[in-house]
Amino acid sequence: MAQPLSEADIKQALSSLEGWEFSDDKISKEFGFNDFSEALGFIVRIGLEAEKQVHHPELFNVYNTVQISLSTHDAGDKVTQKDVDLAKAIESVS
Ligand code: H2B
Repeated sequence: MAQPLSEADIKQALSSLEGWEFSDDKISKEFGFNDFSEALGFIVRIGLEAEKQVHHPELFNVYNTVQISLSTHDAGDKVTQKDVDLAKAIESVS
């Protein structure tokens, strides 16, 4: 089972993930798009990555914005390497 990362490890990981923040035991980022259609396409691409990694994001969409939060439920809702790996995959499809 994935172990929670230390705060130092999370900060180190986020140094190469532009725009991602750590708070409330989650890493999160808001993405902006031109319209709902683009935001929805992004959500679908994220969903495919999540299925590949068997690790799933919290998603919140309002029209042309998508807020993503990542934590690992199986690790007591803490941030693990799985969240960092999914954040990297999300960056690659953004
Ligand atoms: N997603 C997230 N964010 N955290 C988890 O602990 C998690 C998950 N666990 N997706 C997975 C699915 C688990 O429930 C299945 C059985 O692998």
